[in-house]
Formats: sequence, C-alpha cells, structure tokens
Amino acid sequence: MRTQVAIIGAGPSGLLLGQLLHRAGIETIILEQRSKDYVLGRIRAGVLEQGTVELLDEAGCGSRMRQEGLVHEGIEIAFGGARHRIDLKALTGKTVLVYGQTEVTRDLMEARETAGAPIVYEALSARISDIETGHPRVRYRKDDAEYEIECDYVAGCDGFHGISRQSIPEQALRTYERVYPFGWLGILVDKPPLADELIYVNHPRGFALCSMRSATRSRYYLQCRLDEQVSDWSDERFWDELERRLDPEARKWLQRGPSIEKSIAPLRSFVAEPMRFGNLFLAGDAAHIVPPTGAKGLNLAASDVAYLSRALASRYRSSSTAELDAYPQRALARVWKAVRFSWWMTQMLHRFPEPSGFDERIQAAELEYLFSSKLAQAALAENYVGLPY
Ligand code: FAS
Ligand code: PHB
Repeated sequence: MRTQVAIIGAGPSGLLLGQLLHRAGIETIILEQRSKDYVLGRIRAGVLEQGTVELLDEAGCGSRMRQEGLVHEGIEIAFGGARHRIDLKALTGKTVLVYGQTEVTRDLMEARETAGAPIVYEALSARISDIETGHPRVRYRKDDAEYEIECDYVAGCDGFHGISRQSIPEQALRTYERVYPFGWLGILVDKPPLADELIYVNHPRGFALCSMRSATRSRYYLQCRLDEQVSDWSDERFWDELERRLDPEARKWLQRGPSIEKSIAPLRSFVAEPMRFGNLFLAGDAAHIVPPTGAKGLNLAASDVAYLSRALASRYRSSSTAELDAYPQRALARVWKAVRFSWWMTQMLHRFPEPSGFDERIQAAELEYLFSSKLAQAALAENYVGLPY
C-alpha cells in the first residue's frame, strides 16, 4: 500500500501524531506490535502539562479528559518530617491535570477508530528501508502474511526499545545516557488518595510519591533497589514501607487496599541526537527517556508531536521543508531542558547508595533553599507545569 506518513508505535506519541495529521488531511497508517488490550494494560504517566491538555483539545480528544481530569494547582514536597507546598498556580498562573496515560491512550484509540483511519495491531517484525531515498518503505508481518508500505515519511514513535532509532546507522547517531542506581516500585489501588495533591517524599529510607488517577483510585511509588523483583513485594510489605516514609498526617489518611497493578520501572536519562535521519523522524521515548520524577516523559512526547505534526502539515500545505528541517533542533531544545529538570528532581529527592557526607549536605541545602525561596519555587513550578513549546 502507499501512504504519506507511516507511524510506528501506538503509544501516546504515535496515536496523537496520527490524530493531528488526520485532522490536517494527511494520510497515515499506524503499526503497533502489541494488541490493543496490551497497550491499554500498561500503567504509566499520570500528570499532563497544560500544553499537553491543549494539544489533546486540538486533536479533538479532550472532552472526557476535561470532564474526568483533576486540575491540580500545587504539589507538596516532604523532607525532614515537614511538608512544603509549591503553589504552581500562584507562581506560574498555570496548573497541571491529573489524568492517566492509559485514559489518554484510550481516548486517542477511540478517535482513530471513529475517524476510520488505518491502524494495525500485532504488526510484527516491522523494518524500515530506503530511509534516505525520499521514498522510505516499511515492511511488517501480520497473521503470517508479509506487507509493504511505500510512504513519504516514517515517524518512529515506537518507544525506547523500538526499531526506529535502531534503523539509524550508528555513526549517524550520538546518544547521551545516565542510569540511576535505583528504580520505582509502583502500585495502583482502588482507594481514595491520601491527599488532594501529589506528595513527593525525600525520606532517609528512600523516595516515595503519593499520586492518584481519580478521587477513588490512587497511585503510589517507592524507590527500590535495582536487584528487587515485584515478587519480593507483597501488598502488605509495600504499605508498611510506604507508611514508614510518610509523615504522621499523611499516614493517618492512607487507605490500604489490594493492588490492581504493581510494577518496577528502572530510571534513566537518555537522549539520541539527531531526532531525524533522512525521511525518518523520531518522537517520544524512541528519542529520549527521563526519570518520571518530573512527570515529563509523556509531556515531552506531546511537544515532539506538536512540532512534528505542524512541520509535516507545513510540508504538505506549502511544499516547504523548512519546518521539517528545523524539527530536530527545535524538539531537542525543549527535550534537554526537561531532561535537566527531571535529573535535578531525581538528584534532589532520592537517596543514593553510599552517598558522601558532601552529597548529603548538598541535597539538604538544595531542599532548604527551595523551601525558603519563592524564586527557587518559581523555577521548579515553571518547569513542572511545562516550559513553553
Ligand atoms: P511508548 O513506549 O509509550 O509507546 C511505544 C509503542 O510502540 C508501544 O505501544 C510499543 O508496543 C510500540 N512498539 C515498540 N516497538 C515496536 C515495533 N518494532 N513495531 C511496532 N510497534 C512497536 N512518564 C511520566 O510522565 N510519568 C510516569 O510516571 C511514567 N511512568 C513510566 C513507567 C514505565 C514502566 C515506563 C516504561 C515509562 C513511564 N513514563 C512515565 C514514560 C512514559 O509515559 C512515556 O514517556 C510515554 O509512554 C511515551 O510515549 P511513546 O513515545 O508513545 O512511547
Ligand atoms: C503518576 O501518577 O504516575 C506520576 C505522577 C507524577 C510523577 C510521576 C508519576 O512525577
């Protein structure tokens, strides 16, 4: 078959790009290696920046998000037994929306089906060729048959482990990485959140995060060692450890319950440059990964897609490739600022193994400066609500 843009991956990046391009009258096909249910079964991000919310509105997928999403005007940071609120709205005039990535994905899938635009689930062994000829091809297997797509452009939206970045010759790619010596053990539970806003905790036993998906569904995280498995953590052990890391007030409101999901995510910072090779463009986790401490992963995918969709629309509207040529530099400028912020939040809130006395004093000073300075809080707030596109 022939199309204009072949999109690999039906996570938030691929689905949002597909929706925006479809509304711009650009033909696309989305290839996803997993089943629809498998994609929807992954529990990931929970906080949307205002820019992401506005982009989902622009994609015509914002109505349920606006109805069910929780507007948050602040976050809390707990350290040394005290909690300090960062008033996002007062400091930036902006808020964030708590609305799970699973729901974003569901809304985007529904929009694709309503539009009748092609999407192929369980499309296996996707391979990209002819990337530099101006007429790239994508081959894949489905139900034991081989298919080939001729297109103008390929959008690699297939995440960190996808094939798109790996289709770029090694000598054409520069990568930057920092792997953190700990992971996040996350639990999802159908119990009301213990507080109205998110609480990020720096405790001598390790980081914890109290988040939520709705007024009746909570999401909690504990910093854990990289050699730990989910099977090492019964629900009871998780709740006992979370309570140890919470202040008495938070502990009082914590409601335990059976986990409906429990998983461990490793933490890394990763950037691949450039985010383009020939007529292949990378977006989202295919190009970069951030530790979830700053709630940036999903939101960076959104800004990549905003830039790429507008650049492709410009190319098909006016034949100018100027915006496409500017995409890598434009996307990376915002990516690196979010990578910095996510690294800074991770350094400040986690307990690193074998810290030197100097490291511990610097971390305490970072937090005490933050709690004592409105200007420091404004800098955190401006990054947390999302820097401008
Ligand atoms: P995704 O990885 O979401 O989607 C890529 C899609 O491509 C997948 O559906 C995959 O099946 C498909 N694919 C891969 N290879 C393919 C191939 N060869 N052919 C076809 N399809 C292929 N971010 C936050 O902001 N907060 C969080 O708390 C948070 N928690 C996370 C926890 C985990 C375990 C992970 C892995 C990530 C987390 N993130 C979090 C980041 C996450 O939300 C990503 O930023 C977001 O999913 C990025 O979306 P995509 O770029 O679409 O990549
Ligand atoms: C979540 O609710 O999953 C979440 C919220 C904020 C973060 C990371 C994860 O920084």
